[in-house]
Amino acid sequence: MIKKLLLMGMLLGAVSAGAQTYTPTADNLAARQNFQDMKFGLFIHWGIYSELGAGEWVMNEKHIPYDSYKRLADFFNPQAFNAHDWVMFAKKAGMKYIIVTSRHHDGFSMFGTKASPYNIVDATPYHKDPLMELAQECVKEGIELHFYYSLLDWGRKDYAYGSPIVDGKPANGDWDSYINFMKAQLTELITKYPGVKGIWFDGHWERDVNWHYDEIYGLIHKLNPAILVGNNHHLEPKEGEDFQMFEKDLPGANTTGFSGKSKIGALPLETCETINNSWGFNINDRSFKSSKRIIHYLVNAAGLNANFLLNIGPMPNGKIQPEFTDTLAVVGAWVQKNGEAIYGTRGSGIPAQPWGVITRKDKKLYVHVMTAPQQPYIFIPQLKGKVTKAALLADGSAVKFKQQTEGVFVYLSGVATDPNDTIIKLITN
Ligand code: FHN
Repeated sequence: MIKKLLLMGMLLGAVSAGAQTYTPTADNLAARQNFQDMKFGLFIHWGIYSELGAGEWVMNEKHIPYDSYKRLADFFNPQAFNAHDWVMFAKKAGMKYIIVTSRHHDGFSMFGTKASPYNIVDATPYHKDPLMELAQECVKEGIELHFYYSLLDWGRKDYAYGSPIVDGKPANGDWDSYINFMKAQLTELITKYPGVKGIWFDGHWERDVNWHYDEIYGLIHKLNPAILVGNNHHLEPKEGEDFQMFEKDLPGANTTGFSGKSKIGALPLETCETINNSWGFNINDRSFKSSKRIIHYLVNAAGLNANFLLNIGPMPNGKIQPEFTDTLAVVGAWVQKNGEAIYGTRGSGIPAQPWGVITRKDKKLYVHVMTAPQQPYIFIPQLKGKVTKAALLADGSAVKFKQQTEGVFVYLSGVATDPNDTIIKLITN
């Protein structure tokens, strides 16, 4: 009998250990707040695929055999790469963090890793580690660095891309070996590179396997509890994650079909979008978004309580193409002038209106009028608290308003409008 009870106790212990819930540390919670305050980040897709100028999926889309594709490493030599230029590009645009691809689906590591010879230091004539230079420069310039990390790998034998999945593993691969490989690389990324603040996973959606997230996320948080873990699985957040991301759609929208199952959770939010239509460098893609469109994306995301991560694909020589620099210089000038209504704000909880959105900081509300209304006023529904003052953010001039039980009318006649976004600051009690 005693033996049986002991055994049951052991089993229960095992069950509860397995079902342990993740409790973020105080440092992690502070990092989440800081993450939400930053609001605007730079996403960078850069790899040996950039050489072909056809995006990061080129190997897969053009059916290039892995052994042929691997040759790209022999002539990847980004002599014009300059970490300072990249960081200054982000800073000038008003971005506060950078997320860079450390390894994409092609499996090539853009950092010096001991876990695989297929990496930029060992397999290319460049022989240097750009991500180390970037990490050091980010620390120097006060920009946060996060690493994108692909779970999916088109080339490794242990991953066995295309293999049938049996019992949560690829039948033709060596899943334990692949999980251990990822753990080794993630350990390097977190322990070797100074100031790294987050890991951005991608590729989950490729197969229905046991990804061992308990071990992987557990390891990351053990190495550094403040690291923010996010996963672009296009689903609801999972245990152990610290923020939720959306791809090419604002939270709650699903124009691209990625977000059908990603119900908005309680974690900090981020949405990513491309500056043209490509993630990795695409020489043919000239559908550049205008600075106005980018500003509106940033403002709309902030109104929905989300960060905006804007992607560029640098050229294979390491340079950023001038079209991106020009557009982001305009965005940067706008953010510099209007940052008070973006950085450190949260969503107001008031839904987006036909004229725009509202961000909030404590008792201040920032009303972003991005589409001129038909009538000479806007109406703000569901506003809690009493408005005591309304003024144009640009010059502090008073703006007329009227508050009723249903909401607030803000009158725009005589107000100097801004072609991107006319911001009116409301003070509530
Ligand atoms: O397949 C990737 C793609 O190349 C790119 O990295 C984007 C970024 O969000 N994520 C995947 C598609 O969901």
